[in-house]
Amino acid sequence: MQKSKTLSVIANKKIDKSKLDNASKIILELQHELKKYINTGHGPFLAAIYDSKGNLIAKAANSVVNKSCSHNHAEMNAIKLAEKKLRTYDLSKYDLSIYVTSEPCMMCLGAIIWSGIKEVYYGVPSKRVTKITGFDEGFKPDWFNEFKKRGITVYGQIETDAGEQVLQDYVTQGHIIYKPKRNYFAKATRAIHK
Ligand code: AZG
Ligand code: ZN
Repeated sequence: MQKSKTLSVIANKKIDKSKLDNASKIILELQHELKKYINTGHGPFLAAIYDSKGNLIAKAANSVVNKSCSHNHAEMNAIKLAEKKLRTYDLSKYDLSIYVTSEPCMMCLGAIIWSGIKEVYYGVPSKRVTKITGFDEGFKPDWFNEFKKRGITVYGQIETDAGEQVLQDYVTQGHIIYKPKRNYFAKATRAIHK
C-alpha cells in the first residue's frame, strides 16, 4: 500500500489532552484486537462503550456478513449490547463514550444520537475508509456541528496509521466488501433514450 499522509486529530470541542491520550490507547488496542475479529468472519470495524470511570460496558465488531444483517455495524451492535446490559433505551444517564476504529457511517450517527451516548472517539475517517476498502459510508453533512448542537463531543482521526493498515489488510486478504447492487444510471439512461 502506498503510505498516505498521517492525519491530525480533529474535534468539535477544545481538545483535552488526557482524554485524547486515553482515547489513543483504547483505539490502538481496538485496532489490534480487530484483526482477531476479522479472522473469525467479522467485518473490519470494532466499537467499545466505556463509562466515565473507565469501565467497559460493551464491545462489538461488525457482523453484517457472518450474521446476515445489513445493520449489524460495530456501533449498532455495541449500543444494542449496552442497552441490554443496562436495561434501558436511554443511555444518557450513564455518561458514556463510544470508541470506534473508523468514523461512524450515516446510519450509526443516528443510532449514537438516539442512544444518549455523550462522547464519540474514532480512528480512520470515512473518506479514507472508502478509498481503501470501497465501503459506502453514506453522506453526513456537517455532522461535527450537528453533534455539538446536541451536546455530543466528537474527537476524530485518532491513530489513523494503525487503522488504515488493518483496513488495507482486510482488502488484501480478499474479505467481503458488502454493498447492495444498485443501478445508479438506470433513470438517467432511460431519460436520455426517451
Ligand atoms: C462501517 N463503518 C463503521 N464505522 N462501522 C461499521 O461497522 C461499518 N460497516 N460499514 N461501514
Ligand atoms: Zn455504521
